[in-house]
Amino acid sequence: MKICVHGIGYIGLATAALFANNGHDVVGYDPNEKLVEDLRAGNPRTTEEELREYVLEALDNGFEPSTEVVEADCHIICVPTPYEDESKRADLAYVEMSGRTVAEYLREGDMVILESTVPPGTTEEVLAPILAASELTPGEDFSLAHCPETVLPGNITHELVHNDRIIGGIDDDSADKTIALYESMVEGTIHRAPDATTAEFVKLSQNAYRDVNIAFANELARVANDYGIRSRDAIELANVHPRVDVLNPGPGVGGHCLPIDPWFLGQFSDSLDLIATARRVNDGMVDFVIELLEGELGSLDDASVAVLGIAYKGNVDDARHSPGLRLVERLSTMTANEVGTAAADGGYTPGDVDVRVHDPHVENDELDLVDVETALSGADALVVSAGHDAFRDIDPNEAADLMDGRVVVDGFSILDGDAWRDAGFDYVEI
Ligand code: SAJ
Repeated sequence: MKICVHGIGYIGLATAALFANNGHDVVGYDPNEKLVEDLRAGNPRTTEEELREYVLEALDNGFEPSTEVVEADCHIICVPTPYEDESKRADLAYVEMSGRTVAEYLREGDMVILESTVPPGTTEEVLAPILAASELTPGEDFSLAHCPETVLPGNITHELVHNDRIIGGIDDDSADKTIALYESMVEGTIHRAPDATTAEFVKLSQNAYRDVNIAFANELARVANDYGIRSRDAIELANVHPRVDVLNPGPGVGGHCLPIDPWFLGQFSDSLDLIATARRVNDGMVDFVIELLEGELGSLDDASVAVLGIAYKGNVDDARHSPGLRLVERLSTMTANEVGTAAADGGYTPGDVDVRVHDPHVENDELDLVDVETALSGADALVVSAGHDAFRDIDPNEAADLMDGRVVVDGFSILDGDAWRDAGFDYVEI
C-alpha cells in the first residue's frame, strides 16, 4: 500500500518505519528541509539506538523522507499538537494544516488516519469538515479514523510493535479498514473503540490516569514528610495489599504527554476537578523541593544550588516540561512570599540563588550547562532532579571535597543515602 506519513518527528518517523518495514511503500512528508536531508543521508534524529537502526532498515526498504506530499492510498497524520500554557488548550493548527494538505491529494477510496494526540472530538468535528473540502464525503468516499500512539520514549521500537492499540473510526467501515491495516503489522491486540471521539478520550484518559496516580504518590510524600517518616517505605508496605499499587513520588511530572494531555480532556468540557487538582499537585512538587532545601539550609538567600538533571525522566535526553527545568526557573526567579518559610520571613529577589545546572544527557542552548565537578564546586546543596543512572556514580567523598555545604535533596531516591550520610551530608529524599 502507498502510504504518506505527515510529520516525521519522533512518532511519525517511528510509524513511517513500522509501515516501511512491513512491506508498504512509504513517503514521510515533513516541511523541515534539514530534517528530511539528514534522514535521507541516513542520520535520524534520535538517541535511541534501536529506533535509529529501525529507521535505517526502513530507508533500506524504500522509506522516502520528502518535503513534498504525494497521493497515497493512506494518509497518516502525526503532527504535533502544541500545548498553550495560558489557556491550557491544544493548538490544533498543525492538524488543521495537515487536513487541508491531505484534502488536496485525497482520492476516492483513500484512508486517512489521525495519530496525533488531540482533544476528544477533533477527528469528527475539526478534521472531517476540513477533509470534506476535497468534495469527497468522509466515511462514504474515504475512511477516517483515530489511532493514537502510545509508545514510551526510550522504548519506542519495542512498544510500537508490541503495544495494544485503540482504533475508533467515524463509521464502521473506517474502523474496519484501519484495524485491518494495523493488525497486519502490530503484535499487540487492536481494540475497537465505538467511535473516533472515544479513541481520543481513551488516549488522554490513560495519561491522566497516570498523572493522577503520580499525584497521589506525591501527596503521600508531602504528608509523610509532615510525620517525619520515609514515604517510600510506607508506599512499599502499602503495596503489599493485592489491590494497592501506589506509584513513585518525585520532584514532579514532566514530558510532552503527562503534564499536558490531562488538560486536553478539558478542552471542550468544564468537568475537570480531580484531574486538574492532580496537575497542580504534581506541578507543586518543585516548591516542595525548595521547601526541603530551605528546611536544610535555613534560607536560600545567597545559596549555591547544584541542580543535577533537567531531563524529564531518567536516562533520556528530552527536557520538555521537566521538573528539573521548572526547578531551575523557580530558583532563578522566585520572589518574596512565594514559597517556603524563609521566603515568608524576608523574601527573595531573582538572582539570590546561584543555580548551577548539570545533565549528562541533555543539550540545551538556553542554559549554561556545566560538568558535574563545576556544578558541585562551592555549592551549598545538590538536588537530584532527574533519575539518571550516571548520578549513582558520583562519589560522596569527592562531592564533599568540592562542595561548601553538605545538603542533598534526592528527588528520586537514587543515591545511596547511607554513603552520603557517612560522608557528612544531610541527605533528604522525596
Ligand atoms: N513519574 C513519576 N513517578 C512514577 C512514574 C513516572 O514521578 O511513578 C514521572 C516521570 O519521572 C516523568 C513523568 O512521570 O517525569 C512521565 O514519565 P512516564 O514514564 O510515566 O511517561 P512518559 O511521559 O514517558 O510516557 C507516557 C506513557 N503513558 C502512560 O504510561 C499511560 C506512554 O505510554 C505514552 O505513550 C506517552 O506518555 C505518550 O506519548 O502519551
